[in-house]
Amino acid sequence: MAGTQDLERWVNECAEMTRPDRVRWCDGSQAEYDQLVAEMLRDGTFIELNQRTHPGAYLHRSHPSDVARTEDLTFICTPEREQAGVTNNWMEPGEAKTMARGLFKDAMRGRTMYVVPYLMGTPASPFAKVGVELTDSPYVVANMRLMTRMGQVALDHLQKTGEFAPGLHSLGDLDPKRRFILHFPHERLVWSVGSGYGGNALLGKKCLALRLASWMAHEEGWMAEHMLILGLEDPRGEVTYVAAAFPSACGKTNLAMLIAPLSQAGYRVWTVGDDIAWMRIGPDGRLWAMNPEAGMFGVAPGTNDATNHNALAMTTHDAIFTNVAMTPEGEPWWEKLTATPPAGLIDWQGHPWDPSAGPAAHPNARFTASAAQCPSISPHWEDPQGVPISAILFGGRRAHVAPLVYQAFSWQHGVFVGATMASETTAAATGDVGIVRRDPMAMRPFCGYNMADYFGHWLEMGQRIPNPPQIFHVNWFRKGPDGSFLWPGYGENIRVLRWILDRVHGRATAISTAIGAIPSPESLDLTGLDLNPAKVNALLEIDAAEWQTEANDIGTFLNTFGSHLPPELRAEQAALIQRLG
Ligand code: GTP
Ligand code: SPV
Ligand code: MN
Repeated sequence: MAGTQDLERWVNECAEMTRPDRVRWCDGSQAEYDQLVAEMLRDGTFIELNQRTHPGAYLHRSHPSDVARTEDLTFICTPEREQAGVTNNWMEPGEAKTMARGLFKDAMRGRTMYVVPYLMGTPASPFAKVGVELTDSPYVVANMRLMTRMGQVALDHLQKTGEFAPGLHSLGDLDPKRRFILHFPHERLVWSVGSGYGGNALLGKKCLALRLASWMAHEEGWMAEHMLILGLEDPRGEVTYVAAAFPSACGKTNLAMLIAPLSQAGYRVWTVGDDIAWMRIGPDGRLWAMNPEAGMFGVAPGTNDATNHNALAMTTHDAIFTNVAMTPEGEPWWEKLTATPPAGLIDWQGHPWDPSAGPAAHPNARFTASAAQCPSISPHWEDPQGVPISAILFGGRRAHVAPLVYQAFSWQHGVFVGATMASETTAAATGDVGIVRRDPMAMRPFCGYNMADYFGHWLEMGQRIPNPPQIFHVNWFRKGPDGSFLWPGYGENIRVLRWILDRVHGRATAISTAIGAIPSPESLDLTGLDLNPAKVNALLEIDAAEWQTEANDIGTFLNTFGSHLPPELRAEQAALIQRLG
């Protein structure tokens, strides 16, 4: 949609359909936020946490059936099914609207409709995009204020550019049977009903900044990716930027703000973004990445002082916690925050915790906080053009098969590596956890168009980038025969980042294997780590038989894409089989 008049017309139309008691235009101010918080504390949507230890922090317990993204209820609505491709659910746009109108009809009766204008990207960026979300959830409004640049700043931008992406959201009755997340890429429109959770309900994030943006990026020649962005500073003070695509709950937030251990003195990570990257070819021929978000919606379980001190530090004040447990002192708690759980915990559903009944915090419990609160935030995180990317990492959770790190032979081979990457499913989406599935470029749930055409777009971008980033694959999650992780992970991942940095700058040596280049023994600094040679071998091992099976399975996966599949990926699969001998 275009100008402010369109905006007003659309707000009125939506109000006629959903019949809210009130319509409230949000300006994004602190006073407005404080008032919303006060209202939510009164009606129980927010629970006040300990204001001495966590000033400005609140707990929200979502409906127990509404704790993660619902991929089976997420649709791309294009005239042709083929435009959505085989990895997306599809509905014809007219049918989708007729169906959803029934759910939106009168859905906001007794509630307030908040009009939430927001900006993805900094106001100074030529690539920033305006969205407007209409929602009946004050929890969504509060999160949007931390996750985006919300309110007047977005309306001002809309005045200037005359364009916005509309999104209509209602909690509906929260029944999963009446839950739909519908994308209409031709209209840059999202309709979401029946969920108040994260990526289902904060429409700027996965819906606009990934699904709709990936569609626009395909049309306009740029990239919208499920990637963190970090700057790696070396002991001379030189910063090299890296983007990394790992599937949901596979380590983006953690890598983006890792703290190097003492043994790695002189190296330091600067956080630019933890979930989404918009990337464009810069005038210098490099790929430049910007973080369209203003905050983080991060996984809480697993976070502690040793694994991710920065995430803890950024959430000690002015933060929203969703589905975490609470101590008797009113402090947030989740699994692994402390070595032993404190006595008297209240679980994520508000009951005294019964350890035999499951974890105290939901496995997909999250924190929301402004990115500016992150101690490692990069001084360049709001640069209008973004930062220049030297390496792209793909990675996932794989107990077996994938080594700690390998480098692709070329951009085309790297696209093959990304397109065929696999990872165990996590609690970030509903469904079984721990099932290995192919999740191309970590975009399987987020690509707003035909995935095979998306592969083609990656290949084409490679042709157009004069100085493309090097591509790598990493796996922090390989397991030994006893079922424990072989690699210490977290801060120690800096050692892998260093190897990547040295490869990018032509300093580190590597051994060429059938699947890519792995570190030579002397090129990966493992000093001070409690890793015996057998473990190191197991981490870097490329098992011929496992990889034969993998290559065949990749072939089957590629077959699912039919005629849209770029022949280059087939050729890469054949070459892999040949190299495996
Ligand atoms: P989304 O926000 O869902 O896109 O996830 P993300 O990719 O940002 O994942 P995040 O960094 O929040 O990590 C998810 C889980 O993996 C947390 O429980 C982390 O503690 C755990 N994790 C992150 N990095 C590592 C690692 O290097 N090793 C191990 N073993 N676990 C890790
Ligand atoms: C993800 O699932 O990849 C997330 C969390 O980043 S959500 O915003 O809920 O999608
Ligand atoms: Mn994510």
